[in-house]
Amino acid sequence: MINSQTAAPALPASHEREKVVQALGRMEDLPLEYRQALSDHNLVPLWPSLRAVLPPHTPGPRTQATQWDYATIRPLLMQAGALTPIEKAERRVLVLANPGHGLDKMQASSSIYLGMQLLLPGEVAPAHRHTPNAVRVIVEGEGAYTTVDGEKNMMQRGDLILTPTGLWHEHGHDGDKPVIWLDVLDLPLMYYLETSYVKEGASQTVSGSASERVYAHGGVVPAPMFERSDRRYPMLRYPWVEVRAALLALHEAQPGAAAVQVAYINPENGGDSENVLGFSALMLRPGELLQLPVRSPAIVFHVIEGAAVVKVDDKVFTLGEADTCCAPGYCRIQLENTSAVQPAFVFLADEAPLHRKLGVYETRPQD
Ligand code: 1HN
Repeated sequence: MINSQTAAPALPASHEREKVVQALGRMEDLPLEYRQALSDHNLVPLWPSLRAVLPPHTPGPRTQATQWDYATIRPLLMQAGALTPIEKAERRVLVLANPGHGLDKMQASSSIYLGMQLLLPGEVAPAHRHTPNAVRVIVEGEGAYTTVDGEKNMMQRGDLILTPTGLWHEHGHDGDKPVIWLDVLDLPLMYYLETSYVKEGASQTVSGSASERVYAHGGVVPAPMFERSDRRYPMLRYPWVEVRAALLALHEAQPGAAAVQVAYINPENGGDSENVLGFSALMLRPGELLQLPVRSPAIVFHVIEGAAVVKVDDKVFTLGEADTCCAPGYCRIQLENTSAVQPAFVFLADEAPLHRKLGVYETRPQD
């Protein structure tokens, strides 16, 4: 984690008046035999690395603003379909890896993992459950399903399907064309915590009704006289047709709203749908330029419909349908729908629930 060679980030203009940070002693300032004596006993001096682990004012993230184009991923994923049978992959995924973390780390940010998964007609990705939380956003194809906790969820383009920590899940495909989806997991966090593991299991027996029908209407939940649902994850599939309709309704009801955005929540308690990562959908109105608040969590943008230009500090990403990008925390982000006629619909995943639980969630004024 610690790299004493890492340069401290430049101070933003508005903070130049802060106390000038004094340079501290370097490793090279210490006699070689002293350094050797320390490392012989598993000891390390703090001061040469103190500024790297506690940079002034703003963290120095490894996460780099990065874009992944679907047009690049798709043919390579299809090639994986030809090269590696599902039995040899279990999950046939190309990971969207952030070069700032090193490709081998398979991280989009400190806590977010992203992957594009391919399931071909007739294939089965066997049942397992694991500690990392996952969601999928369906990108392409019809006829595939994922069974989660005994509930069979059909996959349709734009749907969000949860597979929270500990729930059994498996994928199957009765259609006749490839199905591709985006996986979003908190795997890097779970791995860092040394809590990441999986259990294999037998195929589930499908039981129970579809949760998206049970919670289809906003403001009301099933309330039998004797029992309210106590499932930690009562709703597993959030159909895109419903979320899209909610965004359009919000736009019509509140034409002057600062942003047309809805959060994917637990409909029983209004809380985050999962424990670590937060999920939402945003409609960019035709021609809209949206400045996001500067916030501590890293964030991922994935275009479901239309196109968007995403500016992250000085980087500019032009995203079309099914393209994805990520941004580290604490940066200036601007989204623009350059179409004067079509709305754009964007899926967002961020680390906000985690930051809030840890007490480090922060917003800052744009400067
Ligand atoms: C996983 O279980 C799935 O169930 C996909 O489809 C991607 C990446 C890392 C660890 C577990 C799935 C995954 C994963």
